[in-house]
This record gives sequence, C-alpha cells and structure tokens, in this order.
Amino acid sequence: MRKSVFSICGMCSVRCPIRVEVENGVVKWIEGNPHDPGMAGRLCAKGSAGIAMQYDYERPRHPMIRQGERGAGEWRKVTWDEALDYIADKLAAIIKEHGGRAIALSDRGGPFRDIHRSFLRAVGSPNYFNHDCTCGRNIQHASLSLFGSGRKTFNYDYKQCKHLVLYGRNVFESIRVKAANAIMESLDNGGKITYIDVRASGTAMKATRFWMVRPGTDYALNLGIIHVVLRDKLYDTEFVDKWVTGLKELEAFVVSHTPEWAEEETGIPAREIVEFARETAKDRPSVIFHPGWMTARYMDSFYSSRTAYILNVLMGSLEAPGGLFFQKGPGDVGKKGLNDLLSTIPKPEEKRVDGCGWKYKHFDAGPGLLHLLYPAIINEDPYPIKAYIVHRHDPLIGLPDPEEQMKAFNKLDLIVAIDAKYGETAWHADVILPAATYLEKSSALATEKGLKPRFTMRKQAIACGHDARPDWAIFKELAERLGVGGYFKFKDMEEFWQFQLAGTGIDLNAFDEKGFVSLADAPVWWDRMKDLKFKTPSKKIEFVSNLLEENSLPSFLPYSRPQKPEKGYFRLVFGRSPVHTHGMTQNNPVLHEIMAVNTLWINSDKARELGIFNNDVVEVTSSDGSHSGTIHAYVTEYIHPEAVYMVHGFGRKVPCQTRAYNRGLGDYRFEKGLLNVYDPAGGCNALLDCFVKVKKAERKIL
Ligand SMILES: Nc1nc2c(c(=O)[nH]1)N[C@H]1C(S)=C(S)[C@@H](COP(=O)(O)OP(=O)(O)OC[C@H]3O[C@@H](n4cnc5c(=O)[nH]c(N)nc54)[C@H](O)[C@@H]3O)O[C@H]1N2
Ligand SMILES: Nc1nc2c(c(=O)[nH]1)N[C@H]1C(S)=C(S)[C@@H](COP(=O)(O)OP(=O)(O)OC[C@H]3O[C@@H](n4cnc5c(=O)[nH]c(N)nc54)[C@H](O)[C@@H]3O)O[C@H]1N2
Ligand code: SF4
Ligand SMILES: [Mo]
Repeated sequence: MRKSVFSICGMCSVRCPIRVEVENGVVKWIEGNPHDPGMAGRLCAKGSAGIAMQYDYERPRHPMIRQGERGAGEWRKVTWDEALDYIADKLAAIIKEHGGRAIALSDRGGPFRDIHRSFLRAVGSPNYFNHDCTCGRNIQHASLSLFGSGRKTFNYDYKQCKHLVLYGRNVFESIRVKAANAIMESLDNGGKITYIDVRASGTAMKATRFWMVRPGTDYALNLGIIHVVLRDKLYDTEFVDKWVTGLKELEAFVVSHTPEWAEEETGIPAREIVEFARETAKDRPSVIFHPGWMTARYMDSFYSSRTAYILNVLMGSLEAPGGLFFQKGPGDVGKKGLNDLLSTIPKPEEKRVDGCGWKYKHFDAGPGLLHLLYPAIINEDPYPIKAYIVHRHDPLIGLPDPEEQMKAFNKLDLIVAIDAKYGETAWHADVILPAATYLEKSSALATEKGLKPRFTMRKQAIACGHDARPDWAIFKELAERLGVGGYFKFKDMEEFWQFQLAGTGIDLNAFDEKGFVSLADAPVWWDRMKDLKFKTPSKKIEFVSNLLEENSLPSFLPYSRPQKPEKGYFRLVFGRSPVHTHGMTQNNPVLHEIMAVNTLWINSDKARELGIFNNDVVEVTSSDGSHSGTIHAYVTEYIHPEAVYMVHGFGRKVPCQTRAYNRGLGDYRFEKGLLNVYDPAGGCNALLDCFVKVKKAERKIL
C-alpha cells in the first residue's frame, strides 16, 4: 500500500515542509511539500538524503550504558526500562542532594521544544540551553538592543527585493530552500546581490558585486557605508524621523569613519563604497542588509550585525515590500495561538547558572549561553551542576575545543545523550538513548509566523526502526519515573495535538489536506508609518540603546583593528557545504559519496610562498601546537591572504561511523582556548579568533 504523508524535514534545522511517499511501511520518496508555493516541490541534497539516513545501519539501534572511561567506546546494550531507570535513579539522587537546578539540558532550538523544556521545568531547573551561542545570538542581541525584540521579529521579503546585501550569509550553500528559491526569483527579475566574504563562496558566484573583505572588518565597512548614507543624506528621513532615537549620536560617531578610512581597514575601495551606498539608496526601501544568520564570529560581530540592522532602518526597509517584514503570529491576525505545556508548570525561582538575565542583564535568559555553563560546572559557581542531558545537539562539535569541554563534562555525575545518530557528545556520554528520526516520529504542532502565519505538523511517516523512541515519549517516561508525570498526561502525540489546538477552532483533520493550516487568507502588511511595534523602553528604534548603556556597553563601539596573523599562520575560517549539515551528515551513505572529505582553501600567493601547490598535502597545527592534522590544499586566489578555510564538521572520531571516521579535519578541534572567548555585547563564541600554522606536509594524510 502506498501513502503520502505531509511532514517536516529534519535533516537540518531549517525544517522545510515535505511530502513523504511510503510503500508498505518503507519510505520511497521525499520532496518539498507541493502545497507550499515557497518550496515548489524542491528539496536540498541533504533533505533528499533523508532516505539514506533512515536506512543506514550505522546509527544507535538500542539504548546503551557506558562501561569504560568516557569516550572509550565501551558500551553495554540495555533495555529501555533499564536505561530509563538508571537515568531516573541518578537524577533523583542529584535532585535530592543539589536540587533540580543541578540538571542542565541543551538542545538545538526550534519549534518542537515544549515537551522537553516542560520536563526540565517540572524537575525544577531553570538551566535550559541551546546551540545558539555559536549560531545566532549576536544577531538576536543586536536586534534586542535596537527593537526590544529578537531576530525572529523579522523575516525577509527576498522575492521583491531590489538589492540584497549579504555579509558571509552564503544563501546558496548554507541553504534554506524557500529563501534560496525566492532569491533566485529576485535575480531573475533584475534584483542585485552584493556579497561580502573573505572568500568566493557559491553565493559570490551568483552575486552582482563581490567584495573580498579583510577578515573581521565588516563593522568597519558598515561604519564607512553609514558615514556616506548620513553625509549625503541618502536615508529615508520620513521613516527615521518617525521611528528612530539616537540619530544625532550615530552621526557624531561615524563622522570620522570615512570611506577612505574604511578602505584602509577592509581593503574595499572607497570609491566602490560610495557607489554602493548611492545604488542602495536608489533602490530603497526594497533593500535588505542581511544582519547574518551566524555571520562572522569575531569579538565585535554584535556591532557588525547591529550596524547592518541600522542600515535597514536608514533605508526605511522595515515592513516595506522587498525589505524586512514583521513576522505576524496568530494574535496579529485575530486568531488564538496554540496552547503550550510549559506555561502550565510553575517556573523555578532559581536563577540561571550562566548568569543570563540577572548577572548579565543584556543577555536573553531564554536559552542562555551554553559556553558559560562550562566555567559554572568547573567552579560550582553560583551552584553545582551535576547532570547534563543533551538532546539533538552535539556541543563537542558545535562549541570550540572538545578537550577543554571534556574537562568540565568529567566533573558531571551524569551525561545523557538523546541522539538519532552517533554525535561526538553522545559517544562521550554515560547513556545513549536512540531517538526516533524525523520520519519515525510526530512532533508537537508548530506555529510558523510570517506574512501569512500558520500552524504546521510533523507527522510520523513510518514505524520506528531498530529500538528507537520519539523524544516526547522519552521525556514523558522520565518525568513519570521522577514523580512529575502529572504534567504529562497525554497518551500520544495525537492527544497532545488536541490539547494544543483546544480553543483555536481548528480541527486535527484540517492538517490532512496540506500538512499545514493557514491562519490568514492574504499576506498581512502593516502601515510602516503608523503601525509598527517596538518593544524598547522608548517604543522607538534605539540607535542609542537603553539596554546596552545600562549594562555599561557602548551603543557604538570604537572600532579596533583585528589581529594580523603572524608569518606562517592564518586565521582559520569555516562555513558549510551545500551537501552537509554541520557534523551530523558526514556518515550519511549518499552525502558521504558526494563529499567524503574537506579541503583547506589557501590563497595562491601565500601558498607559493610556502611552496604549496594545489592538492598538496599540508599540515595544519593549532596555535598552541597541541593539535595538528593533514589535509589536501585547495589553492585559489579567491580567498583573502590572511585566511584559510575549511568546511565545518569533518574530522569525526566515532569509530562505528565507519565512513566518516577520521576523514578530513575538524575546525572545532583547532579552536584551542576559545571556549571562554566571546563577544561581550552579543554573547557568541568568537570562533574565528582562531589561528593555525600551515606548512607543506612531510607525511601523507593519516
Ligand atoms: N567550528 C565551528 N563550530 C560551529 C559551527 C561552525 O561552522 N564551525 N557552526 C555553528 C552553528 S551555526 C551551529 S547551528 C551549531 C550546530 O551544532 P549542533 O546543533 O550540535 O549541530 P548538528 O549537526 O545539527 O547536531 C545535532 C545533533 O543532533 C543529532 N540529531 C540529528 N537528528 C536528530 C533527531 O531527529 N533526534 C535527535 N534526538 N537527535 C538528532 C545529530 O546526530 C547531532 O548529534 O554549531 C556551531 N558551531
Ligand atoms: N547546507 C547547509 N545549510 C545550512 C546548514 C548546514 O549545516 N548545511 N546550517 C544552517 C545553519 S544552523 C546556519 S547558522 C546557517 C549559516 O549560514 P551562513 O551564515 O550563510 O554561514 P556559513 O556557511 O557558515 O558561512 C559563513 C561564511 O562567512 C565567511 N566569513 C568568514 N569570516 C568573515 C568575515 O570576516 N566577513 C565576512 N563578511 N564573511 C566572513 C566564511 O568565509 C563563510 O563563507 O546555515 C544553515 N544552512
Ligand atoms: S534545507 Fe534541506 S535539509 Fe534543511 S530542512 Fe530544508 S530540505 Fe531539509
Ligand atoms: Mo546555526
């Protein structure tokens, strides 16, 4: 029997809507949900490789409890009851001695968090974290400082955009399928892209203008552009007069940051900066200065993103067609939102262990900052953390310096990993619980905000293979064992969906036709001169930020020039491949076949100086000399001489992932000493403050 199931892709965190074709319980085909015009039936390579992931044998197939040392790979196969009893006993003992606050949990963010966040709250812990301290936190905080609300306040009307400005936002390789489709459409309609990167990525190839910027100088570039925009009165005065506070202060600050000054810092000719500013002003308000998704990772990246947002404001592109629009939720279109479990559980009174929201008031308390958990574990300050549950997250790859991380992890009494593959962190855990894949499970209904908000459904397409279980069932069972099962009364996802939908007037079978339910018939735009809502104290866009100044941070940071690498050293820069997701797909049979290993991009002049030719084997060594490895060089003039580049996520060390094992190099392993290095205003780890030594290798690839 053949059936078609509408669901949501889980091969990366973008979560595209999909249609899955199943025959006799086996997945035969996956495509973009044809009912979603943004997808137009398309998927990216990783999404299509979902079938290969599903039927790969090299994933956790039963619960396992560690036998030997952490990371030694000695495991005991156990039943679910044994595993859950083991975890519950340990957690109960920890709660008894240290309180529920001693349990930390991290995940991968996103819309499916209600049940596990509720679990954590039910056991009395405020210590929920996600991956975002190495992803979008700088942008989140930049948005908060200007608009009083986070980065997801806005989305981008790419389709109608006339000029899209991207700072390392590699839209055609670091893919969001809908965004890539819409940007292609804008290009077809004559839209322009200015792409700024330290190397020519796939997006640079399609751009109208490519600027190879000196690494870590985007902030200087933006100051130069703002200087021209203000000096030549190129901005939308009506919009700025209506909504902005602090323009005078900005003007005074940028007065000395001329395009000539910016040229010195960035290497981008002053004349081109002036031309560019005039060009974008002609296209305003249909202009987007993308503040980045994870942008560059420097100590001042918060201010790069903040000034990109400021440029959008100066162009008047908020809530303008072809610009940034406010994402509307159910309440904005007169509808009731989904019910959530989290708000039915009393919030723990304890403060977060990482200080977010109280010690560091400018840091959003929501998911906190995971890198601040490590010193808290080591110093037991402000209180001890004894257990860590890691769910759909792999910090040993996602955060810098796995060895340094393990020093903190080894102070913990319990590490539990809920993982559908073998993450590096799972491999170093005490218990691995095999999670159902996105094809094997249903998740909580999600709200997708936008011009036309909607509710979306991830629906189980096939039965669980091996001995995996859906995450919601795992947390429910743990809660029951810990005596807080009363909050988790639903029997299955269908019952949970009924609870979520209660009072919305929407029936479960409304999802059958398309897999989602739209809450508005037509796109909702607000009057940009009247109806915008800013949640800052002044209700305006705060160029001079109350939030920052109250926390002794400047609204406009005096620029400081990034460190130049010493001779023989380079800044190690990373990014994504269109066919891999971080560190989690390198072992996928199909994606491995397409890209089995990463290479090291190196500038041709620099390579010549070092006697390195294309495809030579080179040795890369961390700045402290403690880690090194060999890799093939990709010699190109299209990378800045100060930088070398590798695709993130290779260099995997889980032996039972036989395809990925020891293939390529892992950027994260070279990021020595960076675990506690972060932008003090934005909170993100400064992962790109990483220098490596490169030389021609005497040995072959190991
Ligand atoms: N050096 C360096 N560091 C980086 C980056 C970089 O480019 N370079 N990128 C940064 C960015 S932008 C991000 S977002 C983070 C990403 O960091 P992570 O979020 O840790 O990365 P993922 O590869 O998405 O890992 C998710 C984990 O979830 C598991 N998993 C996958 N599907 C499922 C599932 O259905 N259920 C469960 N329970 N588990 C599942 C995977 O096996 C993997 O262990 O890394 C950041 N860190
Ligand atoms: N195929 C694929 N797509 C993905 C993901 C994936 O793993 N695989 N992950 C998703 C996630 S979680 C995220 S956060 C996004 C990330 O999407 P993007 O933000 O587009 O990130 P990257 O691909 O990491 O690209 C980073 C780029 O920044 C450049 N760069 C380095 N230093 C500088 C600098 O100083 N200035 C400028 N302007 N550029 C610099 C690097 O050379 C690199 O090309 O991608 C998402 N989409
Ligand atoms: S971008 Fe690709 S892998 Fe990510 S959710 Fe969409 S289809 Fe899946
Ligand atoms: Mo990310």
